Order: sequence, then structure tokens, then C-alpha cells
Amino acid sequence: TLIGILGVPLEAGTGRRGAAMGPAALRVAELPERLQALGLKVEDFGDIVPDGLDTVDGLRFDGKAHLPATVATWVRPLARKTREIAGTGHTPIILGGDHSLSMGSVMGVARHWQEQDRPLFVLWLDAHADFNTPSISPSGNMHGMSLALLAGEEELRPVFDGEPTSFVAPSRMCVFGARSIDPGERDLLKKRGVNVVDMRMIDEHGVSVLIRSFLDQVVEQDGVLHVSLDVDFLDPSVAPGVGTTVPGGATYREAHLVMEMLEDFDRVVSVDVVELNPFLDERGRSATVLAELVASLFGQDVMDRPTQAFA
Ligand code: DIR
Ligand code: MN
Ligand code: MN
Ligand code: MN
Repeated sequence: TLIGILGVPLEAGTGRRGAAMGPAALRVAELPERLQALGLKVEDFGDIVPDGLDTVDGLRFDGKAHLPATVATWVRPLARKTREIAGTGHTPIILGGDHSLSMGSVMGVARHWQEQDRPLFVLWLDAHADFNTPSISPSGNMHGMSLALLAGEEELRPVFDGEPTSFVAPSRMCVFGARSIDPGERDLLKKRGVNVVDMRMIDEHGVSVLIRSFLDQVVEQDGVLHVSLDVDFLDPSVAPGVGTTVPGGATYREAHLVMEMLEDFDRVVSVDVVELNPFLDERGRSATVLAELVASLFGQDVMDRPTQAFA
């Protein structure tokens, strides 16, 4: 496997500052080196540079949207760059930056896989569903709208106005670990048919059964999988370095089991690691946990033994 790392120091999509330091902290936590130690070839493309604000002149939204033009200046070049990296045979790992960046990273990989005629599935590991639109968002923060944009919601199309787009069918999306969903967002998720696995289901059935049933759908349709990992998927006691902590999240072992199963599954083609806010972190704890999780996803394990599900 050839890994392509790309940093996205974007924080305009969230309500508080600090996430722009995320890519630097993940590098300090030796995320690239951990992958190299597993025998993978790793190329670091540095941090992406946003387009000028003049390029998004006339970007307008009805409803509540905070700094949509600024977000557009980041996600447009990010979509182009991610597609390019995927096109040269790299597995993109995108280091954020807030979760609005996935508008760009997933758009880029979706375009690439559409050309290959392979259906792209998205696993959204998050306390939130990020399925708001400007007309229903209580906060107006763009990081709470990225999955809705990727599903093709009309209201959000101006973000990529004039750019090539490729959307992901809501039935191929799985929000996993949810425990905070806004009322309008909840209705829209149901209406569009997004799979939502909330923490209550995880408590009741365990991560293994639930992850497997989604991965089975990917295999059935001969698809490939993008994984978008929001730090707040994890319980705040495991990863405090994020602006929107919600109690009752995944434990350290639950998160690792998800990663280990994904590694055995062998169809993950791209990854985002988002919402790390080093300003709120405790001595790099969350950054280190994230680097360890990514290493798990790419083969780090205790014994050389596949998870039973895919043995
Ligand atoms: C809330 C919080 N649903 C919003 N969202 C996110 O602002 O739309 N927090 N993504 O991390
Ligand atoms: Mn998120
Ligand atoms: Mn979240
Ligand atoms: Mn393994």
C-alpha cells in the first residue's frame, strides 16, 4: 500500500478555533512514521493551500451558514488534490482540520471511484450525523453539514458551484456512534435513508455485529469504503481534544476493534481524521490515540491474527 498524507488546517467550519493545528499535532504524534513502521510507503504532500476568496465571489446561502465562502475556498482545491492523489494509486489520509473538510476529501475520492465504476461507501464515525443544511441547522456551522452535502442536498450545492461533483447515495452512508442529532437533521436522515447506528445500538449489540452488517453491504455491491473519523466518536475520557465533546462515546477498545475489523476487511480506500483541537488536548493524548487508531486501521495488531469475522 502507498499512503498519501495531506494536511488541511481548516477551522472555519467550526465554532471555535484550534482545529487548524490538527495536522501539525498528528504529525508530532508520528502518524506517518507509525505507518512506515508497518512497512507501508508513505508520501506526505504537506498542507493544502486554499483558493483566494475572490474565486467564490457570489456564493450565497439562504438560511443559517457560517463562513460558507471560506469553507468553499478550502474544499474545492481539496477535492481536486484528493482525486489526484487517489489517481496516482495512493490511499489518501486527510489530516484535519474541522469536519467540513470532508466535503472536499470525499468529493475527490467519489469522483475517482466513479471513473473506476466502483460504488463508494462512507463510514462516518462521529457523535454527530453532520446532516444539517442551512435551512435546518441550529448553529450554522458548516462542519455539521458535510455529510448532507456529500449526499447531494440541493441547498448545499453552491459550495461546489462550477466544479465537477459526484455524490454518494445516502443508502451507502453509515453514521456510526451517534449520540447528538438535531431535530430537523434527524427528520432529514430518515427521509433520505441514511443508516444510523447510535450509541444505544452499540451498547445493545456491540460494535462487531453492527460494523459487519454494514461491511457486508459493501461487499455485496463490490464497493470500496471511505472512513471519516471525527475525534468526538470517542468518549471524551479517551480523547478530550475536540471542541464538541459529547459524553457516552466509543471506548478505546471499541474504536480499536472497528479499526481492526476495517483492516481485515481490506476495502478502505481513503480516510479522514478530523476535529482534533490540540489547544483543548491534554499533552497530546488525543493526537496519540488518533495516530494509534490509524495504525490499527493499516495493520498494527497484537498477534498476527485476523478478526474472526473475515478469517
Ligand atoms: C451540531 C453539531 N449538530 C451542528 N455538529 C457537529 O452544529 O450542526 N459537531 N458536527 O461536531
Ligand atoms: Mn463530525
Ligand atoms: Mn462530531
Ligand atoms: Mn490485522
